[in-house]
Amino acid sequence: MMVKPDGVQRGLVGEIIGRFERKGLRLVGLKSMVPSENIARAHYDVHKERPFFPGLIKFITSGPVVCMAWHGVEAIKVARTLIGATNGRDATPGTIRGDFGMDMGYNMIHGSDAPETAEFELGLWFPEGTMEWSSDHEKWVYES
Ligand code: IDP
Ligand code: MG
Repeated sequence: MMVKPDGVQRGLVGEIIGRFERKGLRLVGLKSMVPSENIARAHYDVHKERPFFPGLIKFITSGPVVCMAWHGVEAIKVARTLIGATNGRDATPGTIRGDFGMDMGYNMIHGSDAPETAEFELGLWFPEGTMEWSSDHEKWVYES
């Protein structure tokens, strides 16, 4: 997942990380950077033919983002549910975009949409790999 420049500018990093933490996901990678054009283009390669692509690359490279790797059972699906619909005006209240967003482009957070894209995106943003650790409180997150 990645807090986009609008989320960082609006001071929502702690709020967003807190939601994933409280849900029970385990943080296995965290970093902040101003993305290069190369990494932004690679990340959004699937959208390269779309009319909004140039604006999206300009936006994502405009300032710091916060990249996060989270671990959990069905973490991708769970995270997408917490994130909400792409356009904040359509997103359900209680979701991140539903609570804080009013726009399609400025929607504060990116979340991988499938295991294959997650693997690709983790390799792109965390080439050094992610952390292996166990959380003591996870025994109270999952029954078994
Ligand atoms: P997602 O972030 O909910 O997975 P995608 O359809 O994969 O949404 O689009 C990637 C990102 O591209 C969106 O999060 C949004 O920032 C931007 N985007 C998508 N559609 C539009 C659009 O019609 N106008 C402007 N930006 C868009
Ligand atoms: Mg997407």
